[in-house]
Amino acid sequence: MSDCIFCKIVAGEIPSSKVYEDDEVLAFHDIHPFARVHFLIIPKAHVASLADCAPEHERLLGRMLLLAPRLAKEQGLDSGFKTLINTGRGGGQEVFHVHIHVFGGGDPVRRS
Ligand code: DGP
Repeated sequence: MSDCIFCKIVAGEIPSSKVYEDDEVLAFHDIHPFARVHFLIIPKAHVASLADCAPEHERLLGRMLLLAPRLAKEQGLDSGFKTLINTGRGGGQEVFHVHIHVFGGGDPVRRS
C-alpha cells in the first residue's frame, strides 16, 4: 500500500534498524521504544490488522509468532519478554499494517 509506513520500510523507502528479514517477514526496532529492547515483527505483504487476517494468513501469523522468542533471545532478552498486538483504533493501533510488538529488558515493563 503506497501510503503505509511499514510498506515503505519493507520497500526500503524509509530506513529501519533491521532485526530479521526473510522473504515473508521483517523485524525492526520500534522508533519509540518503551523498553530497553523493543522491536516489531511484520509481514512483508500488507494486511491492515489482526482483525483483517483470514485463514490464509494462519501459517504466516504462526511464523511471526514463533520468531518472537528466537529474535528476543538474539536481542539479549534471556529472562523473558512481552508481546503485544494492538488491533483497531480502540485497541490502540496507530500503524495499520499488522505487527507484533516484542519488548523487554531493564525494569519490568508494565504497559499493556
Ligand atoms: P501500534 O500502536 O501498535 O500501531 O504501534 C506502532 C508502532 O510503530 C509504534 O510503537 C511506533 C512504531 N513506528 C511508527 N512509525 C515508525 C517508523 O517509521 N519506524 C519505526 N522503526 N517504527 C515506527
